[in-house]
Amino acid sequence: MHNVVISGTGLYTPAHSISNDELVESFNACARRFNAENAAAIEAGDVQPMPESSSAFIEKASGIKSRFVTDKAGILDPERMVPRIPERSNDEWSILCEMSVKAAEEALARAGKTAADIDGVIVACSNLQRAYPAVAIEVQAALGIKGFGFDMNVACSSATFGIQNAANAVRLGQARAVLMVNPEICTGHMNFRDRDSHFIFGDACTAVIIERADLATSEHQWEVVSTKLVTEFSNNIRNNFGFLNRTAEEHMGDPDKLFVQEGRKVFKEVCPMVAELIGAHLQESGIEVESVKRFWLHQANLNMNLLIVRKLLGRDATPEEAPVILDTYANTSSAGSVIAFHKHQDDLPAGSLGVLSSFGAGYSIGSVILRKR
Ligand code: CO8
Repeated sequence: MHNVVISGTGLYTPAHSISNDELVESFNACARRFNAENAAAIEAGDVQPMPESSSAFIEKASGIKSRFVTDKAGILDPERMVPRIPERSNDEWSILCEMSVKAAEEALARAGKTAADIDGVIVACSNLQRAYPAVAIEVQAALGIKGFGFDMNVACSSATFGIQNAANAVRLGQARAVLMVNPEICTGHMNFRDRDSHFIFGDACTAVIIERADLATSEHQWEVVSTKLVTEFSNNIRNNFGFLNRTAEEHMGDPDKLFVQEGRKVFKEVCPMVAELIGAHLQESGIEVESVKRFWLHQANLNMNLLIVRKLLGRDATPEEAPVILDTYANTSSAGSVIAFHKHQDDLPAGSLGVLSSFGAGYSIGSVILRKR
């Protein structure tokens, strides 16, 4: 058995950002047009009017101020409200592969490694763009990595589940190092005409190098002390898009073929589950909660993160203890907690303990305890 470290992380951020005001302006233009076109039916009570959205609500309910997106114009066009991402030929790298490579290049550089040092690639994300071949195998080809590659999906928890898979492979000697990437184009699965959720997600990609401690040379090493995962079935966050949709074409356009959720139930049910899992994980590992210097939590909702850390610490966390990136990135699904880790790790001294945690659809929750070397 080998000791395992995270020796490098990388981040790809799309060039375009949409503010709450821009998003709300387009949503409200769509709502006004819908209400005008259906005025008679609304008046007769046959059609529900489309209520307007508000920037103040979005920031108060979620903490989100803006989000990075792959295509801004398509989302903000009130006639369209879907990103425009042109199809590529099979001879071109796919868009998920392209963003994975960009994030991976930074992670490899921070780890001081090249493709020749990596034996496996895991693409772990909520939204895979095709059934096969695995995007991970395409990323291998694009970077020139030998060995194995596979895709996996545990929704927002994909990264922590991916880290556990990668760490186990390295621990067992199946790989010297594994590249784990989280390409998320969440905006492709969003219903921008749904007031309850049109503001929640953004796009990004993160990458993590997980490698044998005795081979690591990087200045950014975090020992993987322990990992703990849990899942419990829930329909409160769901997306029914899939290859069987065409076999029941009468339901093809239903809204649940995009992201749908019972946001309030998710909030109430998931927060205690996360606090319980992290608390139990630390206790089993013989670590006092107070000795954890940083919590890199999944970035879905600021109020959820404040509540989870309050449950753990018995007091409010400082911004240094639980850094926030969702204000500018929104929820980037599996990439969120890794973005927080990537941006907020270099200031901590050697020996510092941290917890990387994800939570989301499934429900699925992951906790990774890390110690800076
Ligand atoms: N503007 C103005 N008012 C609004 C808006 C809006 N945009 N939306 C709702 N309102 C109104 C409601 O109608 C309601 O009005 P009333 O009181 O009159 O009924 C009022 O505001 C309050 O609404 P809510 O109770 O819904 O508001 P909340 O305070 O609960 O906030 C949140 C809503 C922000 C959604 C919150 O519940 C939340 O964040 N919940 C947790 C969500 C979460 O973490 N989900 C995880 C999803 S991610 C995941 O697991 C991965 C999925 C895979 C990725 C998919 C990519 C697309």
